[in-house]
Amino acid sequence: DAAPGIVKALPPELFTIRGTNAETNFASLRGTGHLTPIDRFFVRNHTSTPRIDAGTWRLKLWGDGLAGGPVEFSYERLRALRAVERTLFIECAGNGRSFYSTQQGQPVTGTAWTLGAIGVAHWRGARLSDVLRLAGVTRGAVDVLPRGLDDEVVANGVNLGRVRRPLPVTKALDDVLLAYEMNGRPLPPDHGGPVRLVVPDWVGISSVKWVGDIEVSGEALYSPWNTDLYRLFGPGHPAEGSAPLTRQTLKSAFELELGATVPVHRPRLLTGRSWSAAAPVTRVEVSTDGGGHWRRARVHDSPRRGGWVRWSVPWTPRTTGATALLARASDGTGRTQPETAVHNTQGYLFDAVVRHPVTVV
Ligand code: MTE
Ligand code: MO
Repeated sequence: DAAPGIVKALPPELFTIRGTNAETNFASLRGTGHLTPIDRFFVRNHTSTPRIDAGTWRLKLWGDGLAGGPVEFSYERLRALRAVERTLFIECAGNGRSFYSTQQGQPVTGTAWTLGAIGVAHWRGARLSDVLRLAGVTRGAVDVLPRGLDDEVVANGVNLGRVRRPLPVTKALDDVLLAYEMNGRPLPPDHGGPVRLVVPDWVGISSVKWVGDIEVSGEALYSPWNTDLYRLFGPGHPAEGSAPLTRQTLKSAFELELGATVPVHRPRLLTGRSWSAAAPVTRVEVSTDGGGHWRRARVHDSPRRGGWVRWSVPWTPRTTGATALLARASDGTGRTQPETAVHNTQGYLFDAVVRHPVTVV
């Protein structure tokens, strides 16, 4: 059953939220590899998935940050450029948002994701820096503004135009991909096919899908996605909001349904994943008694930039009743997931330890 606005099927065992946005069910990742299979990779659409023919698709670069006039790239021309491959996560800035209200009692707006608005894929594409240089990017360029070919977004009766979010030219020239393959397959429609941006470590909105044009400007650029959205608002933040969000944060998730029922006295292996954009995860600790005692989990992946680590810890429940499982990760910067996340009205960058409810019977 594909939801309106999403092309791929969204079987209930693979997805928790299944509307025009679809959230990966973490329990469905148990036993799978390091990469998120495409059939269960989360989908976040501001409107709906367009079907775009690679044969007629063009990428147009234009603006006063280029030495000459507009430059166009066909799909063939893009694929003929030097290709790069990288394993990287894309994560929505609002991933974990629902815990601001359910765990911290704080109101937030936006899609009520639990922890499944993240996926790790192996991407292949051209370097945005190569494309910008071929297009004649000047030393005076400040911002680039990639724009999607999906429908214009109407929010509260206001037309915001097409999805577009400015990116500083320094990041654009650093490590951004124009991806045309995902996990060894042509980029599927729901994930931005034929071509999307993949912006390593940064909030998912940066990785514009179905990219059709990129403005290159000698001045700072603005769109609702870096002015009204994807900044931190609320008490404790500047009145005009924080600076536009860049890097994602540190999180952990169990590969188990929220509210799962587990049998008492039966040994089981708890598994999960942890990830961080600042530096690879170095340590994961798990508590099976609501935070009273912590044990070090066994980490199964070598920590790598842009990926996540899979981990496991054995557990034999000894008493019946409701309890909470907690997982807390530390990354190479020395940071550990806190007990409480700093509230913001749009519920971005939740990084606190999640109290994962289970019932032992
Ligand atoms: N790009 C376009 N053109 N339209 C969109 O709605 N959603 C963004 C980003 N790129 C979006 C987009 C958001 S908010 C996220 S989190 C990621 O795409 C989600 O990527 P995915 O659907 O491949 O998981
Ligand atoms: Mo997002």
